[in-house]
Amino acid sequence: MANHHVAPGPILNGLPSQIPDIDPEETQEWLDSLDGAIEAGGRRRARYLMLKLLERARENQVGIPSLTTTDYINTIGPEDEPWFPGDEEVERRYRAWIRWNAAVMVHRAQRPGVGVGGHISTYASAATLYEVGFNHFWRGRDHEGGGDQIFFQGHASPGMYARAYLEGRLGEDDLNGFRQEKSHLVDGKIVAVPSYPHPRSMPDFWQFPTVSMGIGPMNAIYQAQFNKYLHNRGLKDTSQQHVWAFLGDGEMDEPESRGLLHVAANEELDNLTFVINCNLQRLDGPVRGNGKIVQELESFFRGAGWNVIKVLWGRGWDRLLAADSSGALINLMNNTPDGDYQTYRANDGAFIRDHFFGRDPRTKELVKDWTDEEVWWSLKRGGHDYRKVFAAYQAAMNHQGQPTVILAKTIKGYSLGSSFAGRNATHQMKKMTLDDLKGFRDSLRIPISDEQLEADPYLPPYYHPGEDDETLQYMRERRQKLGGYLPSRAPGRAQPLQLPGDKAYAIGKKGSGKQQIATTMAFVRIFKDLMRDKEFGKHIVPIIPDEARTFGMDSFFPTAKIYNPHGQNYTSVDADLMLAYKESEQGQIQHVGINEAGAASAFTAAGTSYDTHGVPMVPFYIFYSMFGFQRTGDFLYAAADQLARGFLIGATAGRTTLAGEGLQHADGHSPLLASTNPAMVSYDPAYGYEIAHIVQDGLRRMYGENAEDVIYYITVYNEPIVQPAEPEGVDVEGILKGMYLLKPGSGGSEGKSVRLLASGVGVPWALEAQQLLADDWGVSADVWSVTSWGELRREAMECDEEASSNPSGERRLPYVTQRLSEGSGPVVATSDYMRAVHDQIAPWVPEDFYALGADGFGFADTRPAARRFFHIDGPSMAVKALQMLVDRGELDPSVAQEAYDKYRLDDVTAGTSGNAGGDA
Ligand SMILES: Cc1ncc(C[n+]2csc(CCOP(=O)(O)OP(=O)(O)O)c2C)c(N)n1
Ligand SMILES: [Mg+2]
Repeated sequence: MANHHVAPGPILNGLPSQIPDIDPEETQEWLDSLDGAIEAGGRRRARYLMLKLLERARENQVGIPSLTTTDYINTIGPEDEPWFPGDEEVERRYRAWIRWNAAVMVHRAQRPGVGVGGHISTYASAATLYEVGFNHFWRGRDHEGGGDQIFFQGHASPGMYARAYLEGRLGEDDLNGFRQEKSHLVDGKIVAVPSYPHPRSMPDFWQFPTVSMGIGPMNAIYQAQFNKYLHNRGLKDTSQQHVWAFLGDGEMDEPESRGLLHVAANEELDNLTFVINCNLQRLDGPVRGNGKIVQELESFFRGAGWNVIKVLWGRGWDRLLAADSSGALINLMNNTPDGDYQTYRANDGAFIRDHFFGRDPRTKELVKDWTDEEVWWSLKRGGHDYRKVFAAYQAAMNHQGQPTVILAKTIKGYSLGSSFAGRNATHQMKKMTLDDLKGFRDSLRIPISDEQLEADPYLPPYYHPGEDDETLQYMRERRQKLGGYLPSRAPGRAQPLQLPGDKAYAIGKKGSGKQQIATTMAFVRIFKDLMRDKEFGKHIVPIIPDEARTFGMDSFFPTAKIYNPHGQNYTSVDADLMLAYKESEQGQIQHVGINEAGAASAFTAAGTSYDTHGVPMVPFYIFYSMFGFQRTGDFLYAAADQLARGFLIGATAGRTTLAGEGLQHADGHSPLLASTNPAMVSYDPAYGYEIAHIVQDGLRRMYGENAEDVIYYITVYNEPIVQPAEPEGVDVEGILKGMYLLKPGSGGSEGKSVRLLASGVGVPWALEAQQLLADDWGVSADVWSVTSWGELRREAMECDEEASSNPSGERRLPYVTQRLSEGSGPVVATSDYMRAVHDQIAPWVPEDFYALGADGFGFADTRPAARRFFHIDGPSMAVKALQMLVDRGELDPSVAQEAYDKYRLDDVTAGTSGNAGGDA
């Protein structure tokens, strides 16, 4: 093997010093003694002395930057390992059963005719990491401290199912239905489990969807942060609750996985432990063949302010290290790259002797009396050594003031046989050969005979020792002592919230008088009153990533205050102003900084508090609409999987309302992106009173009796308009279902009629078009405010689905079809979004339909110019309506051209639709 060189770890920031030397003589003495130590004891000894000195300096609070990497050995030496409180032999026995059943479950799912397979090798490498947690650390929901929250690595799920099987929570039928969520029927009923941790698919089992890599780490950080937030706000004692996140070393390459480490450090989340399964491999091959992922992660996490614990070597190595007086073994460990480590464990004891120990005569000597078998079996990786893992977990639990990361070195496909362990292809292998099965059975000592395995190699039996088995009793007792089974989700225990009455929404319904205010401000006014509600208000979690001033929410700073676990230890520059920037330990606002991904994670943690804590919390995450779904769509998808509830407010929405900002700010499609998320109920209201009804109904649906697992997305604008008072007898049902007749046409002198549909900031343009059509062309136009294109479509699709699945049954007319049957004439739609948003309703419009839209990139200009450019403004709408009447033969063909010329539609400077001003 080539002679590899791995650079020694850097010292954080170097050690620059501009301090003058006040005693050069003394300095020289120190330097001389170091030189002397090198000469007498060698570099190795000198290094040891230097590290000791650094250690002592740190003990005495001398401000020396810490080393970011340490030797490639266990952080906790054998002399510091705690007493192990369990029965290791008994725990090993059922761990083997779980390992067997997990692999068999995946293998069976690969049987002919099904062929859905699954991941075998990941759990095989992580079984010990999980079992130590299950048996000794993780508190269940019934624990008096409230229970821990565990983010299981997504594709390690077979192990959790296999454990639940022995616990009696899942049956053989469930395991046989792995990955056949719709088709695996037993006695006509679906009995199945999903491939990964999906709370939405298995709502009383899984809590945290982790499978889209990088989201788990961020969500775990904000889960821990939220636990402290709840505690500091006095809403729940969470001091005993710990968050554990299990991650892959490959997963750590996702920028999201590393992107919020500073948040965990700054907030001193000592209630959080990451366990990174460093099996040195990802899907295709090694994570860092030429380097060392453990060392890289160590320096990265330490640099970010985390406590780092490495668990690299099993107990068998301890006596070798103790005998390594020359330091040659540690040197070898330090200098061997991951690619080689992987190759060693894919071979045998003789190979390891030759290629690892054989590289230095001193290390070769260390194992000269060992058989190859001993070299193979005694020298395990730390992550497979129960006691080493136990010691690490205990140290993590005891550590205060910092989050902890445990870097556990393991082997991918451990004990699955030579065609799996450490092979590059192991991740993708879904089934075992008969020989693999036999070897695996032998190494796990599973009492299943050759005949049983040979009977049907596609369907090897699961192993269950029988309900009375003592080992099984031990296993179950461990969980009882720790407060119940995990994972487990129990959303039912949260009481519905006492919701504010109609009065709380009065401000939205009374309009803005003569004042012009944007819908963002209309929303903020309603929101402020909700926050003031005595009982309900404290359940609100406002989440804002650094745009509060843009949204006019700075008025919340001094009253609701910004959450900061450290309070405010400085005098705010604006302390003497009414709207001072106020941070507080009990603050209500989650002001996460310019950090949309973190905000989405904070939203998820707060929006699932009804389950994770039995305390319903109502997040209102107010984002710059372009940087919501577009930026963090996958997080919001995970939030939906996690059955989060709450409000997303897309502020400064629309492609033309954000005058002057341009291409990357101008959102012309977020309702469409929202529509791709099945949990999202998306509204684009035009006026404050619409918002009031939508928010009120959203609270009822998400937090009232029989709460639904949906998320509300509401778009609001920053263009000042007069907010009308709620019309007498307004059609509330229509507002909530997605459309209502805002202003009927006046009849028109020509007897011709059209319908104008608009949403959000587009409604005033429809009203403008209505006026033009009546005044200039004698055409009557009904104006409908479409509060939700998406909800209209969703309901119509449900009607279609009913009709398709019951062809002879009675037909339910979609709401949009029904409402548009009320009038007559062609239908033109507009809004500040691309056409596809309005086109969502096209199949169910019973008349000619045309959607105008702001397609293409946004740009910076005045609102009227932008609207004219996209041809979505009032005059464009009027001309389109006339054209459609022409096409139907109801008007003279010249009319359309005449109107086009009259309004100078080809001239962007002639646009009239829209106000100047606004907040952004
Ligand atoms: C964002 C994302 N990209 C890709 C995948 C597909 N995927 C599933 S497992 C895997 C490899 C994981 O390697 P690692 O994190 O090291 O986990 P291990 O199985 O080795 O423990 C990949 C790429 C995914 N789940 N999520
Ligand atoms: Mg890996």
